Amino acid sequence: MSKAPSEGINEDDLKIGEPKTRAAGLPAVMHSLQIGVEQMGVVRTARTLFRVNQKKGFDCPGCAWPEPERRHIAEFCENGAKAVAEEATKRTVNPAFFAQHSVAELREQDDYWLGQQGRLTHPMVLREGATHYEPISWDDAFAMIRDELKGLDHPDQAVFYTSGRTSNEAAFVYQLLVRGLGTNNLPDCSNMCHESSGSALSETIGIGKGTVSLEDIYQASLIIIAGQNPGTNHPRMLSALEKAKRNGARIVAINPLPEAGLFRFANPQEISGIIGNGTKIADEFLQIKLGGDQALFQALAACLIERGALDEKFIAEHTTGFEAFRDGLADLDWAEVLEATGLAEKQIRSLAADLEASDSTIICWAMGLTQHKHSVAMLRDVVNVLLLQGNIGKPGAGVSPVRGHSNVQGDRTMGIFERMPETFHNALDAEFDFVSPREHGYDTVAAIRAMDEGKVRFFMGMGGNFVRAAPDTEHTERALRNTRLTVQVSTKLNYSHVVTGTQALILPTLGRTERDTQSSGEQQVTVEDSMSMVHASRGRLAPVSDEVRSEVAIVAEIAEKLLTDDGAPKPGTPQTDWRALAGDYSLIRCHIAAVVPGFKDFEAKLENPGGFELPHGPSADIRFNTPDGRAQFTVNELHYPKVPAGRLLLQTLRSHDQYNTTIYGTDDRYRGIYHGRRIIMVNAEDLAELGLADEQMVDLISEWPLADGTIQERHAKAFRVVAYSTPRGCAAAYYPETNVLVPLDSTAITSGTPTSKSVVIRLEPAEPSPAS
Ligand SMILES: Nc1nc2c(c(=O)[nH]1)N[C@H]1C(S)=C(S)[C@@H](COP(=O)(O)OP(=O)(O)OC[C@H]3O[C@@H](n4cnc5c(=O)[nH]c(N)nc54)[C@H](O)[C@@H]3O)O[C@H]1N2
Ligand SMILES: Nc1nc2c(c(=O)[nH]1)N[C@H]1C(S)=C(S)[C@@H](COP(=O)(O)OP(=O)(O)OC[C@H]3O[C@@H](n4cnc5c(=O)[nH]c(N)nc54)[C@H](O)[C@@H]3O)O[C@H]1N2
Ligand SMILES: [Mo]
Repeated sequence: MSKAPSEGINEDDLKIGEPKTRAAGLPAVMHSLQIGVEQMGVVRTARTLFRVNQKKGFDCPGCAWPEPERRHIAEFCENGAKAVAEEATKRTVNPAFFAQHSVAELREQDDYWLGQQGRLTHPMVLREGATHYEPISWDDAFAMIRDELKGLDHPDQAVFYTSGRTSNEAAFVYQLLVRGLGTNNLPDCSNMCHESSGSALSETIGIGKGTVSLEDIYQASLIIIAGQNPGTNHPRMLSALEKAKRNGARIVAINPLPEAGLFRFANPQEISGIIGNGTKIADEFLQIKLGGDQALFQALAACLIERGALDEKFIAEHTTGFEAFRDGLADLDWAEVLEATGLAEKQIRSLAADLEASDSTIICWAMGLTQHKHSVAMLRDVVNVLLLQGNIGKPGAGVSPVRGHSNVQGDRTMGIFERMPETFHNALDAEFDFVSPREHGYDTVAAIRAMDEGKVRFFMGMGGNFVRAAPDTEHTERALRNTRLTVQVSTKLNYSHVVTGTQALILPTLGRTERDTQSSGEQQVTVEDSMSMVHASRGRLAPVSDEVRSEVAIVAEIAEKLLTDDGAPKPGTPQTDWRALAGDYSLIRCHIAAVVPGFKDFEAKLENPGGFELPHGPSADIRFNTPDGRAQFTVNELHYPKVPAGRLLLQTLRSHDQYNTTIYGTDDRYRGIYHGRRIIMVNAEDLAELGLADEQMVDLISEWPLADGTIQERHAKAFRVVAYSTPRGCAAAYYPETNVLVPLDSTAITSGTPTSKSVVIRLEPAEPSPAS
């Protein structure tokens, strides 16, 4: 039996306890089984959890951490188990549910309540002026999409968003459809996520992806983990770090918060992890100020140069720009470094000594380094540090931007990007005998602006929850309301279904765990993980309803309606048999093999149960894919956030019980916060200085200076302050509740990523609510 869906969150039940100092262990196993049984019942829990990440099973819809070659019988983690349970839940949102709840009523619910209602089972339409969604046939839904798209004055009036769960096959046909329609308006979640990594890496090392494999992690002598909370967001990374540790690696964590998973890990897959105290993970912890990492990495580079700890042969043979870089650092101001980082010089010099002592270093990072105004420059400086010691292109060394969504990296490889390189367009055009548009499309932030300005009439979301994931919630909502038709291809109900254009469609789709049967039989799909391994995924569960369709089938049907005359491709559009592609995904893989580098013999290579590795990083003779074949040192001006007096810098992050905008539960166990999400973690001394008491209710107000010197304010009301270990001046609160505070114009230079990890705010005591 699965239990009934939960009520929403009652913030009055909030409890604050002690933060944990170790991750996983028995509580993690118990918690994953409990959530599994609540959502799926006992039998389904057993059937699904043991198929996750197995060689003939499905890819975990959780994070993008790779699977080891020798897999454990239960190759999943607590949060992977929650991701599976959320998708394979037995609860359903059917036409009766929509008849019962008006859209206005659903808008009053929180993200948790909406997500807990279950899986979408039928295509639904919200007609102009209607109060409720009503059922619609697939044919009529496709006709609505066709009519709306046909009525546009220009294809650029349509925007096609993608989240990172979409398979390679679906992503490839989706981008082909969009380019066939004549636009590159393909914003994706990556714009808000690792875009800064992509920007910094393509420019410096010629590829926008990580260069390491799992084997490299095992072999590294030093691993630096900066701006990442693996205990919650990439729990399976902890077993890899444990293995690295056993092989003698030193691990240093750089983070404003002492995250539990960075300290001790009790491997739930080993008996010692269940009953023992676990393995120590980080040898050192640098509690850095938000946005101070560029200063840290510049200082580390200066120390290495000062000590002559350089791989001169590598620098001479494989890099460009060293002299300018060295000269640029000559006047590094240590006072500024200490101000920016909040660290002691001794701590920085000691990490420099670790680097000097290491013959193979890996730097891992996630959102803590990508969501700041100067993230791209910061990451270029990370690359500089690695280049000094030749740490790219040899075993046990390299860059590891740890990706988020399970196929976000693959979607990009497939062409989900508003500005793909010319080489991709040329290959696509040759394969499909048409000319794809070259003008760059909108990224996420540009898409919001364009909708707001009335330049866009059609929005389609291939998964995700655009309204809640995007910054500046009010602005984003207004933008979507300004369109004529919003179409959401989704597995579960979310807020993006209730903030709509004049009309809206919900198209329910299959999840990873479900069987995908098409005219040629059962299909498999493929995904690419954070370390560029591509492998197959096959769901086994019966689909949640007979009405749900696969993402590929939905895309192909839209293409069929718009780009063909009765199945025959129109001139000037991709010359392909769309229906055949939907009937047999191996035909899509043939096209991918012809268009995307690294996919030669795609179908055959999938026979290898572990999948295959795409090129990622320099070739064996260390040739970088840059114009001169060398890695580029870059000179970057030092920046760090400067916060006016009496203000705090806010980072918006994930609790332990959520997957982005999907809220699994109301606890953040490792941080000791239970039964509530509207909290803000603040340094105790800052609280004292601001005259606030621990657990007092406050309103959060963000301050954004406009060009004319006035300050624009945004409000998030009724949060409880929690005195927490974080550097002075640096606060933390959960996303998506605080997205309302992130100004749309506050984006990272070059990558355009919203600065979700640095928002200037002030706290004001909250007005007591009328009830209390
Ligand atoms: N269970 C679960 N797994 C997930 C997700 C999820 O929501 N839930 N989301 C997935 C996605 S899409 C992504 S992108 C990843 C996100 O994975 P993370 O990046 O780990 O996620 P965040 O919660 O945003 O945590 C950011 C971390 O960086 C630190 N940090 C913030 N600012 C700075 C800074 O200026 N400098 C340094 N050095 N550190 C800083 C924060 O204290 C925090 O530990 O996880 C993926 N996996
Ligand atoms: N303030 C702030 N904002 C942030 C961030 C932050 O750290 N702070 N992080 C950013 C990051 S890193 C990211 S990646 C984005 C995430 O942005 P999104 O990817 O847009 O958001 P998700 O919450 O992951 O999307 C969840 C929805 O996806 C749908 N879904 C799940 N699985 C599938 C599937 O297999 N197919 C389809 N079609 N739909 C599916 C479900 O309906 C579910 O409700 O948010 C960004 N926004
Ligand atoms: Mo992400």
